[in-house]
Amino acid sequence: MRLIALPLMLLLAACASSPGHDGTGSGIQPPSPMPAPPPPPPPPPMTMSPQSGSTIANQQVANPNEAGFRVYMEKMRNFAPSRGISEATWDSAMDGVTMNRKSIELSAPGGGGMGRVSTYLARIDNSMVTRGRNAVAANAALLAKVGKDTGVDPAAIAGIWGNETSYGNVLGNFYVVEALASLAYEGRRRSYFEDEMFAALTLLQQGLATRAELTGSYAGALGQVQFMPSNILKLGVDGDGDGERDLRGSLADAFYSCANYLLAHGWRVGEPWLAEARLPPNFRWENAGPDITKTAAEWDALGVTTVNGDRLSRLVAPDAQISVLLPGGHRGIPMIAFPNYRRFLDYNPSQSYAIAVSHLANRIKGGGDWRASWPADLQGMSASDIRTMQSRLLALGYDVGVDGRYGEKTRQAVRAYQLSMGLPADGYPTQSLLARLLGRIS
Ligand SMILES: [Ca+2]
Repeated sequence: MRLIALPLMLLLAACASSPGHDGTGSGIQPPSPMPAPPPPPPPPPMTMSPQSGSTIANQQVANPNEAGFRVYMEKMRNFAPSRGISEATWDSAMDGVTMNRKSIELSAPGGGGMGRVSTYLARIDNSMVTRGRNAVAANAALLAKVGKDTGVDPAAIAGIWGNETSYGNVLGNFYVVEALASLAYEGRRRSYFEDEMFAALTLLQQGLATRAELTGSYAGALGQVQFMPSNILKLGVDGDGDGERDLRGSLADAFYSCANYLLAHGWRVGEPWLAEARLPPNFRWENAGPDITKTAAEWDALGVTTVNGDRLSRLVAPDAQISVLLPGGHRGIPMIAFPNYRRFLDYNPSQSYAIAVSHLANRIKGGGDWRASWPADLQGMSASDIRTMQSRLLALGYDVGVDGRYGEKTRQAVRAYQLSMGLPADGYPTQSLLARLLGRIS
């Protein structure tokens, strides 16, 4: 999902469909005896809230179907006035709307687990870079003006543009009101999609978009840089001054809105976002990971530089909180994630996504490809592999859930286990680590 407000995003990170998401957090947690978890609280009742005009509870519908959708939509129609939506707007927006099964299917959570980062990043190839450089050249004056006016590096905007819509070539052909209504009904993230559906209706009612303009992705994102409707309302910018915020038809509106989004989430003007790292021979692997940050001065003292040999304190402000990332483990490509890297995570809470945007932006800016390479035998881990690994770690007393996802707690448990075994503590799960946990390697 994209472009959701920060606090909400943190809540939603656990169900983000993208692989590899992670938040920030505390450092290594030592293994500790795991008390029996308390019984889960009962699910909240599916009551209506007069305050929000919402069905509130995120509660997945077991077998989404048109009849159920109709019942749900009739309830929502009654709530529309409390959300500021007139009957006339509702009826015209919902004319012909049916449950969109494709939206629901495409939004279903993936299997979890973790794919090979090298496979994910392979799409940032020379063709993608060349097309990006050409698209930037074709809009050079506009992007330069956006950069001058906002301070956001145009390459960062282009990196998002390329990853979101292939530079405007893949804008989606879903009627987002229908997509959002279907996803709200499906219920896994009901309150989120209800809010977005009403935001889309607000765009219609306020004349900020026509029904035809509300065409976008299966998950309701709109335009060149894929803003959710609520973010068009909150952070959309009329970049070309024609009185409309048209993030689909106007590149100026899209680019200024993208810059505004990054600034609103804390973009640091003039700082880089990601660089390939050069790590000293004595680097302690347990210092790496998106959940661990140190200042530029601290990394300087540890001998970490960019692959070009630049000390980090030359590149960012002294207070910058920086992580070293090892997305393919200690044998993979080491990276330095500056504070601006986290703004890409605000856009989409997936480490792979943020690395892809970062790398594309660097290359559009003229940078080269990675100097290091991925291990030829780099493996993915299926959700089932991760679940097995988590079960073993849990049995060994580590504080980890068994959900098949490589999240922050799993990373920390893997790291702590590696440390206890005298292994390189990169927090990166592999088949050989799994084999060791299963007693197949001593
Ligand atoms: Ca405009």
